[in-house]
Amino acid sequence: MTQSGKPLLNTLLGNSSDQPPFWLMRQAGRYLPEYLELRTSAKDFLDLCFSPEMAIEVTVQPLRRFGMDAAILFSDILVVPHALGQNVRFETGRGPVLDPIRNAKELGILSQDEVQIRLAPVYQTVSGVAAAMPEGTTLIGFAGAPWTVATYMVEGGSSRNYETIKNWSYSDPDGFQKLIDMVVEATSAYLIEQVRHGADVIQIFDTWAGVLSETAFERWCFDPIINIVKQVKESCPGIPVIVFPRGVGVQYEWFARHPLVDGVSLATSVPLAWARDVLQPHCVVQGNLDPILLVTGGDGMVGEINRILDTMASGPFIFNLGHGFVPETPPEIVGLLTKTIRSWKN
Ligand code: 1CP
Repeated sequence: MTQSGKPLLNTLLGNSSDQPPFWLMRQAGRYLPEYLELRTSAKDFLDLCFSPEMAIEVTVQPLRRFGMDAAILFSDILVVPHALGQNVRFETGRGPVLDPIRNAKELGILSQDEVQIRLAPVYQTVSGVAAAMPEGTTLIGFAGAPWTVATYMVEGGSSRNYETIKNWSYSDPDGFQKLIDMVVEATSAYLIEQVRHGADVIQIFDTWAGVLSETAFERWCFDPIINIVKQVKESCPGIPVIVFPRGVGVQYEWFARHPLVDGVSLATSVPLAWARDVLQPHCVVQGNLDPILLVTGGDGMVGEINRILDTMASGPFIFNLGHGFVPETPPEIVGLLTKTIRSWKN
């Protein structure tokens, strides 16, 4: 079995360990005073993502404070629509805003031609982080899954009920497939370059997969993600891939059983005994502390961390949250979480 000097990577390569490795979804960002301070030097959020020097610093900040086992590249899932030529901006208090693409006729504004040129600064960040990371830490590259990225592209931002995108996908599935295929192509190229520049592991975020019907899940969540994973593994053999199909319930098993998927990341709502019995025999499981417990802290949080570790950490497991940090998280509580995980004994 392949071994590396990186505990989190080792877990994904199939090695067992006494201490579960951990990182935390959206571990860089607005709850950290050092992030907020650096953020004021950037013109806007995309400028921060495309300024390697700043992005490298922001990626490494949480590791310096808390010593997680992995850094996740500081970027965003919406750099891919931007690279395809869609107008993407982030407005304070409102989140992402895009000029929406509502039907197949409007796909003409997208093109693969400049994808790699526009994403080149992100690759510089990956190389820089790979060189700057503390020894023994794993570098996670990432992208959004096609369905989740498409929700922003079609709805023009965050959505409440996904009406426009669902309506398009039901009324003109073949036209909608063209959008998904374009995102698959750009995302595969993007992830392959991240690996070539030094990412040790890839995670694919399908944050809004849980709103899909049974048949839509297969066509718009499962198939496009597997298509990307195949392309990445063909170009970069051996690279471990974690999938986060948030909210898909029993369909987590589809990913866990797929031979190319190395890990699944659990949303907070997934029952752990089920995950241990049904998913863990097939792949590494990651998750799933409620991020709000990082606001609550105290015995409630410590008890829940220990319950997660007691249930999961005898098998292949990476401790994480069930979704990203909320900005209100006090950094001291993250310190308590770190201490609790590190002092846990099997
Ligand atoms: O104001 C700011 O500073 C911007 C806040 C912010 C940050 C810190 C956004 C805007 N994106 C990010 C970074 C980011 N986004 C990372 C890297 C940092 C890290 O993990 O430490 C990652 C992995 C993401 C991924 C991402 N972006 C997802 C998937 C993961 C998840 O949390 O579900 C999604 C859905 C987005 C879209 C996005 N980016 C930002 C906002 C406000 C949103 C919209 C979220 C929504 O619709 O609810």
